[in-house]
Amino acid sequence: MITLLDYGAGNVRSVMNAVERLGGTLKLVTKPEDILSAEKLIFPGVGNYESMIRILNQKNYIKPLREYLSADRPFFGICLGMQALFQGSEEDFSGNESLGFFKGRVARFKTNLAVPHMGWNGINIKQDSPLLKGIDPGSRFYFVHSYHIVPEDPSVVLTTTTYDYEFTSAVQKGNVMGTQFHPEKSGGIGMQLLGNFIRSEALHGRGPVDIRGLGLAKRVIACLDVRSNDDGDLVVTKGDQYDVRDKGGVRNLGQPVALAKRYYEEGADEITFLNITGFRDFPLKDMPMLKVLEETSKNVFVPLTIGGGIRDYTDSNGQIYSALDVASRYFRSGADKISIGSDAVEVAMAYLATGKKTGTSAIEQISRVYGNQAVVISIDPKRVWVDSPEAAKGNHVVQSAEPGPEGQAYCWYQCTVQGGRQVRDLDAVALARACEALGAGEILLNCIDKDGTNSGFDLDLINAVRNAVSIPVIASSGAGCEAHFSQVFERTGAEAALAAGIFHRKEVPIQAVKVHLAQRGIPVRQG
Ligand code: 1PR
Repeated sequence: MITLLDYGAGNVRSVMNAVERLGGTLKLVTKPEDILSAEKLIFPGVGNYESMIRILNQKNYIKPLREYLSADRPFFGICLGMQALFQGSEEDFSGNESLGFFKGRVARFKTNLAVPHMGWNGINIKQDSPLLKGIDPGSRFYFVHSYHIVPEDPSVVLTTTTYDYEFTSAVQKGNVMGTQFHPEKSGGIGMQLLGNFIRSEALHGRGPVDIRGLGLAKRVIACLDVRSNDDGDLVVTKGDQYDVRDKGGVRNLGQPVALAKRYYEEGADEITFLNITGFRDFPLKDMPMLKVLEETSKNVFVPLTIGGGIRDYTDSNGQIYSALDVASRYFRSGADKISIGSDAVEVAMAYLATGKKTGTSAIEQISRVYGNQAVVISIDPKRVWVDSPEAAKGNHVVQSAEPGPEGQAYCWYQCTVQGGRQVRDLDAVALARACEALGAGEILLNCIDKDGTNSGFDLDLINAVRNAVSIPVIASSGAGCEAHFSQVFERTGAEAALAAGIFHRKEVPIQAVKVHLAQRGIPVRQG
């Protein structure tokens, strides 16, 4: 029997699905007494530290948790759930009491690398623990965080991880343990570790060791553009430069849940669903995407992103739903990150026009509750060709390797909304910067000119955006072969590369991409 502490934020569904898959029976904490009656307690925390600690205090969970921990009863904190074990965080200005089981604090990454630290990274093992039984030191786990713990007592360090510098990525003292990485999102190896906690009778560590692990891998992401076809069935489709129709009908490349499962099994590091007609539907009215997430998260144990239609909405009865309401439903259905497209353009334009943050935009609201790392901005730019940089003053102009249709040597990248149907007077680089300032944690960088062309990623665009922000960038649009992936990682600073068409049409298997990247010396997760 596993008791799960769900304080209301983030994606607990994945942890529940993982525990059930491992044969555990689940009970949810609904009142303070449930904590003390637990046999084994798992605390998965995602999002913002201050908001988590405030909720734990409001629900009167702090006292029973302290009692449970000081009695050395089995406890496993994940991400924020582990950070809560410390005395406080640089992310918390409220002065609310934390658990203080471990001495030390939580600090923000101080690095020139992208923050959040996002993706599959290795572990250096510092204690011989039953929690790590069967874990190959060459394994990688999924991390997504901007803050890390700084324990005062080195003997509680279970693992460290290197991201620019070495930080503590897991702790253990007796039966109390926690990981900064997400085992429930780390595929088979994560399930092994979670299974060790669930099944082991004796969890105490057996003394210090020093085993070195691997570094951060580049991510390969499979993207599923989803919409209803003309018969009303939800299908995965794929366009050429965003036109998804073939002889009038919507192209059908498969069923979303089945395809996501296939990509998980083939080794995708993440899966992204984009509800491409989300701008005209209200996602909470008819909920096919919620169902897709619920079903997918039962079988897929890597991060899931969902985009399409995330914005404030007023229904025909005048009922108002905030973008945060929509996002919350997605998180509770199994999403780890949400992606905002059209609304981000409108929000960024308003922000750039006034220079003021309203605090009420979708980006700000969602990142405040769920953390920056949960908010991805999907950018859909189109090239605008010009003869000289002066012809596009105020925009980020690049000299293009391939000339434009009338021999133009330069272009800039204009933002679009509603899947490229409308353009806005905003440059993609300015959009990315503004969204980062508003609280976004990652950029999904498409390019309409390249989408579906199989001609390779737009390296000029990717470099322009990557150099302008300090959050991770996912390169998207145009992948046609394995070499395009090594090109994008060797010639730009992108942290991840995404493809759709070549995977759907089985032209290039995900494993072939990974093998190619490994041969070129680019770190990738195997498995
Ligand atoms: O604007 O917040 O409702 O979100 C809508 C989302 O749907 C946006 O993220 C937008 O990018 C996406 N979208 C809208 N229309 C289309 C379309 O194709 N007609 N798809 C669309 C975007 C682009 C990529 C694609 C890559 C890789 N898909 O994600 O998967 O270009 O393709 P490739 O490897 O085959 O070249 P909102």
